Amino acid sequence: MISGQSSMERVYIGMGSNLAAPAEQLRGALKAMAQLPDSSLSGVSSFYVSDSLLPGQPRYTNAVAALDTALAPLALLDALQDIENGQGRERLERWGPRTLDLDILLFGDQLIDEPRLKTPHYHMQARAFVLYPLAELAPGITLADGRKLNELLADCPFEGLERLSG
Ligand code: ROI
Repeated sequence: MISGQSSMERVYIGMGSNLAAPAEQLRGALKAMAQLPDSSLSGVSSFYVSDSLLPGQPRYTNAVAALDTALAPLALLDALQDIENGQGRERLERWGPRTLDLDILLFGDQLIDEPRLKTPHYHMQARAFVLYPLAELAPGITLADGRKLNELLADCPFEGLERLSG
């Protein structure tokens, strides 16, 4: 490796959509992520459908992707926000329905605490639509903060998640 070059990190990205053909939105995002510089897409979970945590919104389709990347955390965050915006995301209201949401869940073993980015992602615990797809890609993983995925899963029933085939 050329000295000074940053090393690759395994990053897990939570994906969600509840507007405009959600599964197509996720497929479009996967294509875009596969083309990110200095990165390769190394895995994708099944797609899952579940009710919104907030009432009155369409059901969400969610998945998790594994990306190996040499991009710095905030450079990756910028790139993911460009993908969200490119797929018509409008930030009308916080927690509102969205065409595409891409969240950095885990960035290697890094504990990141920046105003724009915290990893492990603050909301991943107790969210079945994040934990079960993550477990497909990274069974038995320990998070950078020491929590074990299996323990989070034990506190988070699968109930209400519907796994789509293919
Ligand atoms: N509910 C589900 N099922 N999936 C999501 O991705 C999701 N995202 C959100 C809120 C509105 C909290 N609910 C969700 O932002």
